Amino acid sequence: MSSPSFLRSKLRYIRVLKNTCGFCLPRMQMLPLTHMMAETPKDDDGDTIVVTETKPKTKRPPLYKVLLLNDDYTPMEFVVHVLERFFGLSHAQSFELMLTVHKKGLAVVGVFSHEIAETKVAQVMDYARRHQHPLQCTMEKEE
Ligand code: TYC
Repeated sequence: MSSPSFLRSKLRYIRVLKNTCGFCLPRMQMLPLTHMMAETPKDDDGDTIVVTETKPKTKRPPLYKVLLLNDDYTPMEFVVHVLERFFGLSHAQSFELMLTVHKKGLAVVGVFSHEIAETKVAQVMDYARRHQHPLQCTMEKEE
């Protein structure tokens, strides 16, 4: 003979309580049934298996330095303009950075993701070529 539905659900509730650990008990209402069933996970043969929680490993994507190289022919004003136009630097910042490249031979003009760095290099190289200046721009993975 089957019991009325309200009784059936009460029976099920008690059975679940018996299998529940002390930690889960105060949280009963919040926890899905699957959590309580997962306390002693078993394989197909009924053997208990160990479930290890692994911390999700997220790695930051590598960054790339964009370098501008000195040469003897590209006009200083053109380099200043390139730095303003493609690297969002002020005129004063661009002038200072251009002078650093001029004196030291090269300088990092920005640090970006691979895709952005690649785009900046292509933009500078294309712009210099179209204006017939030998200005060189490269990228390098940051350590
Ligand atoms: N050396 C160049 C000159 O004297 C100026 C220059 C600066 C060129 C920076 C390239 O990346 C560069 N006209």
